[in-house]
Amino acid sequence: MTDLKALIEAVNKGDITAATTETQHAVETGYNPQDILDKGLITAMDEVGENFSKGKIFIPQMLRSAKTMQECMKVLEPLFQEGSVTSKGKIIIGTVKGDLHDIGKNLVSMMMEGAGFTMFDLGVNASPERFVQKAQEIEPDIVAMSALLSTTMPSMRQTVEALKQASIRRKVKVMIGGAPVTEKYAREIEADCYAPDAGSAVIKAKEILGIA
Ligand code: B1M
Repeated sequence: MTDLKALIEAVNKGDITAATTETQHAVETGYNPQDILDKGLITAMDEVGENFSKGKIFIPQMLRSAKTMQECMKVLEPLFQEGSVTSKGKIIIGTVKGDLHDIGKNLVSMMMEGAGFTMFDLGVNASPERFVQKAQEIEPDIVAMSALLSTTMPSMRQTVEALKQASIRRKVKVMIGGAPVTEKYAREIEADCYAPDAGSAVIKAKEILGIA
């Protein structure tokens, strides 16, 4: 089995062909898809973030790496499917207003879908009104919000408030996550739960719906 260095390097460089080839290669040589994700792709994105913070790379390179990671996730996606036929529940997911980061949100959505939930993805920059409108339309079990910027976290609180105003809050569970989000913040805004990563998001979703 090779190590994941070449994959990390390819994502860092934003080399889609090399990165998807390395992902496929890692699958074929017996890597667990979760390890490819955690120790390969997410490690690479952490390095990208660090390089951005240090001014070593700029937005275009960061975007290129993000696109590269998304293409690699397409290779892994079928491997995360559980093949469940009956839906475990309906989940609305979105990246909150003002925030354009969607890789983590897509990952959470992909894992939830793989675990048998029916997902309704609002994409990025989803306003509190948009969450409310969709919740009124499909009556979900969970409203799930992602934020990657400390400046957009307040939109999570605003969405919880908007759900209350629309008399929906008591009918749904609210889950939040994203790099700057914490358990403490979840309690502060009266969300039902916080999940630090996509894997635990699935576990928490089952827990709060009592289907663990
Ligand atoms: Co941005 N960016 N970015 N960026 N970017 C960060 C987040 C940053 C930490 C980089 C840094 O400075 N070190 C920093 C935020 C600082 C802060 O506020 N705390 C930052 C900044 C400042 C910015 C801009 C403001 C830069 C600028 O313009 N000057 C700008 C903002 C644009 C906007 O949103 N309005 C910006 C733009 C961008 C790009 C567009 C270029 C691109 C995003 C492309 C895209 O998503 N399609 C980008 C990227 C790629 C990053 C980094 C490098 C990588 C993010 C990522 O995809 N990580 C990021 C640095 C970093 O995180 N290390 C950074 C991989 C992903 C799998 O992890 O999203 O954390 P993550 O998801 C995790 C968990 O958080 C969790 O599960 C996932 C893992 O399993 N999770 C949930 C996420 N959502 C969840 C929801 C849940 C549960 C768990 O329940 C509902």
